Amino acid sequence: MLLTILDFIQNGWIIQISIALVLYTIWIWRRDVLYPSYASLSKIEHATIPEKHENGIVYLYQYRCSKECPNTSPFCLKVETFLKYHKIPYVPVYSMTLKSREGLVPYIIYNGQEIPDSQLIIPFLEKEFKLKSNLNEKDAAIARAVERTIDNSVANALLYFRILKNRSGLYKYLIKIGPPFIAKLFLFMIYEPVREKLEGIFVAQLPEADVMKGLQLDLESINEILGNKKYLFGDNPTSADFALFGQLAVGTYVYTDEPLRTMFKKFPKLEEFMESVMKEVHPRYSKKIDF
Ligand SMILES: N[C@@H](CCC(=O)N[C@@H](CS)C(=O)NCC(=O)O)C(=O)O
Repeated sequence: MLLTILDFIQNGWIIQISIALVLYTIWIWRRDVLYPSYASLSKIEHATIPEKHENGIVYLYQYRCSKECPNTSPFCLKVETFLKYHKIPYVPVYSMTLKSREGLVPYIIYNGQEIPDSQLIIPFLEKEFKLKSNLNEKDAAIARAVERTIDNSVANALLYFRILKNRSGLYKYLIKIGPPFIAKLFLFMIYEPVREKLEGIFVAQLPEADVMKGLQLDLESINEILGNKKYLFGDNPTSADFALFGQLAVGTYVYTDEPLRTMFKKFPKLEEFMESVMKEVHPRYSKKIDF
């Protein structure tokens, strides 16, 4: 009986299938499996975690800044620009490994509460810090639709070109930061969630020309709404402006290659908008980009 069981286990393919099943289960449940280990990983990469979270201060957990741009994540940059613009007291916490319980950055900790997602963080802080919108109902409705377009349609098209179609360019960028092993690890950590996300929403499967056309149409609409105004809806920025700034800044300052370069060149007003927000809110990074 024992021998029969041993024979069964020693049968190579059973072991291989079992290992594959275990690995597959870990991969499926990786957010939960990895969540407890984020803290240990963050020690290795020297994340700037504060010893204690004081009340009244927003702790913004986000990716690290780069030489070229205040952040390499458009969503982190969106929230940080909002905080800086409104002079809300905050402490940036830089980490490439820490994520919210939902597996995302940015997230904030404020008065003991953890809030993920720029689309939840900004309304929460607007309420906490009593920032009143001066938009009429129609503009407020359009602003919400525009912000959603930027955070989804525009963001996904930019991810498609910046990451999915740029694996080797991304590696070249990461190798400047650390040794090949670390660069490959970060490449995996950045590339795989993006591939998974874009495949899940059926964008990865589309031809480049179609994704580019969609991006162009989105940018044309946003450009039209911006017109000659300082911000999308007048003299004061809304979260749609911060979202737009985040995407444009990361798309041009961090990733400076084709085909996005040529696409952005078609929208000088959007470029001016981005440069002016950079100058006003992140003057240290302000420089004229040579398109
Ligand atoms: N809807 C979210 C999107 C945030 C998002 O996509 N964050 C990316 C980084 S830019 C992320 O955390 N991806 C998962 C990962 O890196 O594992 C928001 O507006 O904050």
